[in-house]
Amino acid sequence: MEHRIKRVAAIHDLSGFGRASLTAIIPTLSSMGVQVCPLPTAILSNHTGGFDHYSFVDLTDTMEEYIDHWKRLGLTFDCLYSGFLGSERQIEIVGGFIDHFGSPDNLTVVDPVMGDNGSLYSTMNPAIVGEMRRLIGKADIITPNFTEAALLLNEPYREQISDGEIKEWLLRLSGMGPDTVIITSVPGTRVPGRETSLDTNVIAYDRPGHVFWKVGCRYIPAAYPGTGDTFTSVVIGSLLQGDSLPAAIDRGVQFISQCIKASYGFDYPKREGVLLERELDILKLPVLMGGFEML
Ligand code: PXL
Repeated sequence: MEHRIKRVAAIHDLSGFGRASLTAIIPTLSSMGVQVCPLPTAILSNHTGGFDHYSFVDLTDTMEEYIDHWKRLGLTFDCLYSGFLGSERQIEIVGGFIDHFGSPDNLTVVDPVMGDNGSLYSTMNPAIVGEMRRLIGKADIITPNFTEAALLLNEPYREQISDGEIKEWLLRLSGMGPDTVIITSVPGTRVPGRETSLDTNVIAYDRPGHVFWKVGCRYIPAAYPGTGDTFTSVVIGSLLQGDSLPAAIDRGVQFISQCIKASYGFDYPKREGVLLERELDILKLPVLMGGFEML
C-alpha cells in the first residue's frame, strides 16, 4: 500500500538564526504530518528583520540544476509553496517550477514575502516587486501581509482601512490571478485615544464561492519576524489535512496568537522570533474552532 504522507516543495531561504522561513516552515509542517522538501533560494546567517548585518548567498545559479534533478526523479508534490525570493531571475525560475510541477490536483501557494510595517526588507528592490506581481498570477492562494498587499497593488501604505476598501483590495488581487487571497495583519478598529488599533485581522476572499472571510485576533503589541511563514505553513498543513479555508485560516490565527502569548511574557529580543519549539505540539491536538465570520 502506498504511504499517504502529503508532500510540500518549500521554496524559501535558509536563515541560520532567527526562526523565519525554512527554520519555521519545516518544523511547523512536519508537526502537522506533512513532508517538507526544501528548494533553498538563499542562505543567510540570520534573517534581515531586526538584525543590522547578515551574510547572504544568493542560490539563483544552483536552482535550475537542483530542479532538473527533481524532474529526473519524477517527483510530485501536493503543494508548491514559495516565499522569500532573492532576485528577479529567481522569481522567473520559480514561475517555471510552478509551470512544470503545478497541476489541477495540487495547490500552489505564493507568499509574496517583500516587507512589513510599511517598508521593504533590505534585500528587496522595486524590480522584485514587479516580478512578484507576475508570479502571483500563477498561484491558487496568496498570503500577503497588509504591507505586501499594498505593494502588489501599488497603493501607498496606510494605517487604517475600512471593510469596503479591504474587500476591494482582495478583489483586485484575485483579479491578478489567484482564486484565494488571504491578507494578514489588516489593522482593525481604532480606539479613540489609543495609538495602536485594538485588533488585527486576517481577511480573505475565496473567488469560487465568492465569499469574504474574517478572522480577528486581539492586538498584542509585539511583532516577531517569521510569524507570516508559520501562519502560512499552518494554513497549508490544515488544508492538506482536509480542513475548509476558513477553518484553516482560523487554525493559523489561533496558533500564531498562542505562540505570541507564550513568548511575550519572556524578556528576549523579538528578532529571535516566537518560541515555536514550546508550542509545536499544539498542532497535533484536535481543533476547536475559534471565530471566523463572513464579512
Ligand atoms: O519571514 C520573512 C523573511 C524570510 N526570509 C528572510 C527575511 C524575512 C523577514 O525578515 O529576512 C531572509
